[in-house]
Amino acid sequence: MALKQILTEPDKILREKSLKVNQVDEDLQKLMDDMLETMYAAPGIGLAAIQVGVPKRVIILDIGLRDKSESTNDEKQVTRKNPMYFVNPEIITKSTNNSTYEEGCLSVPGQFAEIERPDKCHIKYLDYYGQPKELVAEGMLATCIQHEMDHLEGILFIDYLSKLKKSMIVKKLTKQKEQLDRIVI
Ligand code: GNR
Ligand code: NI
Repeated sequence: MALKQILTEPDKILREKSLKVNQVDEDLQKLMDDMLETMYAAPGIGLAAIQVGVPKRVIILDIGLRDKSESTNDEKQVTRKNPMYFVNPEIITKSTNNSTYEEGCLSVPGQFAEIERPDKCHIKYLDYYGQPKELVAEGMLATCIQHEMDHLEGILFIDYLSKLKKSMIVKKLTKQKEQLDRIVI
């Protein structure tokens, strides 16, 4: 496994629309393994392939839900609880009820905002082995799935904020990047 660099706003690649995966093969599984390692290292609870510069419709999540049967004091479980892999995810239905969560994004470092989204969603996707699956998600899981699926369309959570709030965040991140560039030079 290998760590990948996570792209941050403003980076035009994050605005690309990701392409459907034709085949879940070894190369794609390697990408998913690398994404998982990168996400755990960040640390984060979700990651879309485009965040590591790969415009494929692949997302991974680990929001820490685990099977009730699993032991709780296994040390490895602290960082790696329940990885979930979604290839070519599609929304079948979304709830008309909304809920609000404070969202963050590894591509928008250090910034958080309350975002309203449908509180449930029913999705279909291919799993790590390319098998078709369906899932009804609610709560934090539903929020994260929608956040990650937005990445596949080139959408970031800051796009839902007012123009003023969004531009302040983009300005801040642009400045941070310029300062980093100066250090690198
Ligand atoms: O790590 C993450 N935390 C998070 C918190 C609330 C709502 C969504 C997220 S996803 C984010 C990781 C990320 O940027 N995924 O694209
Ligand atoms: Ni994100």
